[in-house]
Amino acid sequence: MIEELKNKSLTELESVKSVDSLEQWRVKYLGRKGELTSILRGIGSLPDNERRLIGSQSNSLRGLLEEQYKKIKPTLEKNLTHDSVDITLPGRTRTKGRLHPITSIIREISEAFSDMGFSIVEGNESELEHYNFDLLNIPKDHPARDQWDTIWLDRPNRDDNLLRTHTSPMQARIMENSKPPIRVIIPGKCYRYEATDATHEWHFHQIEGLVVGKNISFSDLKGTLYELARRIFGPSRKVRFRCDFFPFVEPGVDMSIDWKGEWIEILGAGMVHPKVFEGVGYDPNVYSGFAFGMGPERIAMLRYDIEDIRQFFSNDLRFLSQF
Ligand code: YSA
Repeated sequence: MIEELKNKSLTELESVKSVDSLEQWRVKYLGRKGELTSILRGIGSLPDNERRLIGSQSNSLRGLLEEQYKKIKPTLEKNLTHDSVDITLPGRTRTKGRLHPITSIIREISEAFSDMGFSIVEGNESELEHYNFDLLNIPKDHPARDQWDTIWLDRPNRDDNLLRTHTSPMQARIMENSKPPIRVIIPGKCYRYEATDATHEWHFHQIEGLVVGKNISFSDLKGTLYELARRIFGPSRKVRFRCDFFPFVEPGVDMSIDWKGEWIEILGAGMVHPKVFEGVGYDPNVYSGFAFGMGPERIAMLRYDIEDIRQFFSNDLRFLSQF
């Protein structure tokens, strides 16, 4: 009888393929009303000579069945987690990332300058007063320091650290560390403590440019910037140069682009001031050069017909996904 039960239970166990059917099997043989349990319960009423034999056989069968049960259970549970992935469900589409329009325009401008033989360098956004103002011929009480209302950094033991108001401090840093000829652009972020409006942000990018060598002239400056305008806006877009003042150039200009009959200023530029050369140890009688600082946000506005600069940093996907 015990042998028969053993064969039957083990054969059935072979066809058990899920946690549910294993549980049914356990209840059937080892449960409180299970077949083996009933035999074990009835042992007491058996005659003496059978009790001992049946008792020991059924106990060892119980041990065997419990052991088999414990062995199979973890495997079936593992399959359960595996099987719980419903492969018939539709997949999740991954949204494709794209470049921010300002990143794209900076790359496009950088490529244009790279084609003209410029190298590309980056600088720190945290700057020292010495580079942001002093070396650019902007002395302590010069009104230009008011013009660029500055975000000063709260640093222990120093009060001359600021978020750069323009990328021009990199001119001095590059000249201090290299010898002419220099032909470089420096793209990066700037910060000004100023009210925002449709064409002004308090944080924005600039692309600085610096060319230093022997006999660099104002016509080199104009030729380079005209070429850039042609590359970015096409050959027929109207461009205007006007006199402007920056303490670190002489003469100074700004360049504007026609936008629906209005002039939008995109950059300041000029011939590097002799005092800037002296400050970095260059002889102004030997070297000449030009420099410029342009605003990629303004250029992107003109390029994509965006009426408000603040859209670029609003993080609105309806706006950003158009590019
Ligand atoms: C001038 C002469 C040089 O030899 C070299 C660089 C320069 C530029 C100078 N450092 C400067 O910052 N001039 S600027 O204040 O007129 O800014 C230059 C360009 O940055 C602007 O034409 C504009 O395109 C952009 N810009 C300035 N303030 C901005 C801004 N863009 C967005 N928001 C602002 N608040």
